Amino acid sequence: MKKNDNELARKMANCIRFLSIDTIERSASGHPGMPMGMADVATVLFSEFLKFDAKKPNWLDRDRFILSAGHGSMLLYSLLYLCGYKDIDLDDLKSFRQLGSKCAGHPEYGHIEGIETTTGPLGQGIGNAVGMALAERMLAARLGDEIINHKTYCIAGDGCLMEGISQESISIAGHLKLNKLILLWDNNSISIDGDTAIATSENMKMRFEACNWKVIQIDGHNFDEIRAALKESQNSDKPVMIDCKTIIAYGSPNKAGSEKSHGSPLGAEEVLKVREKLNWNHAAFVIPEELEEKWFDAGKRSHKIFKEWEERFEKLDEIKKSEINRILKKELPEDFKKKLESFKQKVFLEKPKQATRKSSHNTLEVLTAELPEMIGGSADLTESVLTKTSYTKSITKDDFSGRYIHYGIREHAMGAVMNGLALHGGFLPYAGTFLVFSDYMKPAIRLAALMKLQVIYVFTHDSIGLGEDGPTHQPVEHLASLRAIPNLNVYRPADAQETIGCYEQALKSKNTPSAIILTRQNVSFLRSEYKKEAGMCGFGGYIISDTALEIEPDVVLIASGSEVTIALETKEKLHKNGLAVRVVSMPCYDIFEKQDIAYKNRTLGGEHILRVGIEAGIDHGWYRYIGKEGIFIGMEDFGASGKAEDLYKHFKITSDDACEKIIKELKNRRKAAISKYKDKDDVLDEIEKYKEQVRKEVEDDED
Ligand SMILES: Cc1ncc(C[n+]2csc(CCOP(=O)(O)OP(=O)(O)O)c2C)c(N)n1
Repeated sequence: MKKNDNELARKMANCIRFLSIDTIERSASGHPGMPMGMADVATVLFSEFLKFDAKKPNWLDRDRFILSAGHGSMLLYSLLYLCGYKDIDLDDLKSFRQLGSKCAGHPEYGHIEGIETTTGPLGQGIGNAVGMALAERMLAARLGDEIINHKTYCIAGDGCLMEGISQESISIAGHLKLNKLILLWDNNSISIDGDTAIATSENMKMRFEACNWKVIQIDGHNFDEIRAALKESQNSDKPVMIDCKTIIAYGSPNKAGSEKSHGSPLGAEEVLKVREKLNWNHAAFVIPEELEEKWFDAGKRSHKIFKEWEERFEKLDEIKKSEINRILKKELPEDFKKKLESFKQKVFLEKPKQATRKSSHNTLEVLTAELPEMIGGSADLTESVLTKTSYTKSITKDDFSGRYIHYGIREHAMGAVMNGLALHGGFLPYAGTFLVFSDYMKPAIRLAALMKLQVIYVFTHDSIGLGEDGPTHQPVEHLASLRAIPNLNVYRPADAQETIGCYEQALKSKNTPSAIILTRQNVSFLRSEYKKEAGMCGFGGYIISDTALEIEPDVVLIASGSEVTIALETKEKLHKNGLAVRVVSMPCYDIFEKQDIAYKNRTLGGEHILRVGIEAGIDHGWYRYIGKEGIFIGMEDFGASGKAEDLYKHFKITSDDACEKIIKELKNRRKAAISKYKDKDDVLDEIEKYKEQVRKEVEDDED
């Protein structure tokens, strides 16, 4: 390359540097070191290699760019602004990190077109990038290379590569030979605590090579080397890691190479010195016209390629085209509803007594037959979580036409890769592991919820009911902790019918991830009534069995999943004691919460009624429904190894235990009520009369 080009690139990179430091200075908050250090690499990438059109930010075949080191957000905001994305202007930059700004502290998906994913929790972006690179290969296998053929670039810092998720992610990428994935390592050897040598000493080249990656090492401030490395990485047969040796806060006389520049403004005095050192004679936020134009050109560079692509897309086979358009809009096929309805009717007639994981498998069989966008997978537990169907052939490094990903024992990367698949567009990922291991993927689940992605987690082995594997495998706090994540719908169906209903809701939830929690053990078929549409799961919680003649209940039992059966048994036993009992099945707290207050009150009954929660998990969250005076029957501690039946008895989650507690509590309540009156005999007479009346009504009903 000519010297002139390098001189121009240097000036263009300085635009990023000064926009970043001036913005951070103005907001008195942010991370200047990273954008200053990676400005040179990013400039060459955006102005010479990245296939994108700032005017068509959602172009399906654009190259994806992920800033995994999300704290360096000003690098991305500067690039998007300079390239002419219409979504971002100078005022947005000036409000960086302020409440309501599009330019949030870390890049947030949905704030500005051009932000491909939300990053900040280090390492997640690498997993997302792997998901996007995988989505690219899979979509190409369906639509052809002339329609889908793009790169995925990811800038990752030392921190990203120290996180465990990076290892899981690069391992999958190398295994699947995702050769269009290019990771740019900002190798500045500085993190918050100082020199990274205090905490790490691995040989990164060997690490990546061991995972089947190609590694290119360059000086990240040498434009010729940057260009050559990017050029070389275009036609690799493996994923590529470009090790960019950089200096954090490059250009700052006193803070370059120091952790002091990592996460705080350089300070007005130092900013002046950077201006002097880099020969930048422009006021804050002023970009010289000539450079402004060059950057604008970079944003338009691929417009012709876009146009040509658009023509090819238009010529695509009509069936393929309408299918991909439907999928991208997240719509369901026209006849889908009818097909699901007939499956639901069939299940209702068969009334299978089976584990809900099996019901889930049967449901997935129907869904994957109808929805080619559904991409399954599991973290090496396929035979247990039952996520593979006859329609989901495995994906291999030589054949991406399949629909099933063997994520290996890499739950964390599985979550982040699923996010990448969903973000790329063209797929609805679902994948499974044991509920207890959802902890291993929690940060990725949280980001899916934050980004409003439609992904489906299939979490089986949902309680002590899994039995002999013992407390290491028995979830206790997991339902509560997943329910605590905003915008995540946590479903725990009670039987085969509810399982279908929960999947139906998950398919409708285009902006909310769903966790479907399933049993290992068999459960009875409970539904006695057939409801169309999403059925009762659409309410989140509903009365599955009411009192005779719908008289006001003495007790309302609220349960989820396998414990709904216990609640129904409890009802039968209490009934024999002359008590009027209602049972509420609560497959999804989150959806129930969204119902109007009248529905909630109608379902749960008045607060004076004894409410009892039954769930083989901890009580967190349950008092919202059962009230301070309610009874919770569930777990207080870790489980134990043993047969499921024995464990339920041991932990006193049985209908007998429930009855005992309920009757005791009702007696106490009566005693307390009676003691309030002077003439106790009168009250006792009243109670006897009332009980007689209930008994009669029940008998009449049974007749
Ligand atoms: C999972 C996670 N842990 C901790 C942090 C807090 N954090 C933000 S940046 C950073 C240091 C990152 O170092 P490096 O990647 O080298 O970035 P640089 O100093 O080069 O900007 C840390 C610990 C985080 N964002 N995410």
